[in-house]
Amino acid sequence: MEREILNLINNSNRILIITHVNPDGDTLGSACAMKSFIGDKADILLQIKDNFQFPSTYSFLPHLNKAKNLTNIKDEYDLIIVVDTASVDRLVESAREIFDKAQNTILIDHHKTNKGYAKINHIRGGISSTGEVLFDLFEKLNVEITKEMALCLYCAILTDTGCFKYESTTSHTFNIASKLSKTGINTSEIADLCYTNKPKNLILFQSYLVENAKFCCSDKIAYTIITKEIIEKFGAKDEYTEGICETLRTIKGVEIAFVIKETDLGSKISIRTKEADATKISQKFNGGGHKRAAGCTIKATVNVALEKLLEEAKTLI
Ligand SMILES: [Mn+2]
Repeated sequence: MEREILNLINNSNRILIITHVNPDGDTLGSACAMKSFIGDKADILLQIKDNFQFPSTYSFLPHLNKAKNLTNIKDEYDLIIVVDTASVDRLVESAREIFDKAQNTILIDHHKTNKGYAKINHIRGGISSTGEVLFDLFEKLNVEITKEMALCLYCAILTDTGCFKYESTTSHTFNIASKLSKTGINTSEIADLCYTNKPKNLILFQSYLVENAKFCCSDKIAYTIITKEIIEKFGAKDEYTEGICETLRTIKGVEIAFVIKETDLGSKISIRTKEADATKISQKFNGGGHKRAAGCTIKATVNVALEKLLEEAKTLI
């Protein structure tokens, strides 16, 4: 499998690396590490339409300033590599078209719920991050990890493990972090760039949503609703929603937290849990994810989605 991936990369002329919608540190870090490894013949596609939606938190990653978006992407690639993307419906519009038409496709991921939708599916469910899967892949192929690749992979692993807090963090994860750190990257600076460099409006937006959170079932369930009106009021980018659900989950006594976001495609749901299996809820609505962090889209208004979610969540507490 690993050799097959390397051969395909070597034998392809134009390669497109696709990140998932609403890109996070793992998908971006993994994509940039892959681009850094492949070089000029690879492009990165961010599934966004314009610069406004550009995930500014991660703008310190290399190559992102030259990334393609959904409006300027052309169909000229013979190999597509999708990173950190749990299901094919997280590829939208032109990205999906290019993926469907491509001669060869590779998927690299760590979501347990990922059933595989590419020609080559390198999925290691339960591993901390796609960054970790990618590091192991590079190591198996005797690829030298440059300082630039290390920066990208460290960002991927750091953010997807919640700073090495989540239970998917193993001694192997720490071992990788140690190897990455030995390349000379500044780990504390990377953490600062990821976590202490937030736009003012992001904090105000998130504070508003936390302040307006609702609680039920003796405060075991917490949720907040993001309407289009609120998004407009704060000029909130997609990435601004990252972390709100996690904040609700950290409240003492809360077992299940979710965030419902109004979008053109329906209600986009994030779920975080302490003990309950979050995928038991997300999979009811054709979503995916991990035990403690999952997501789905419900094709209904936020209020209808809320009712359906509460019904499922109540069976788990
Ligand atoms: Mn991930």
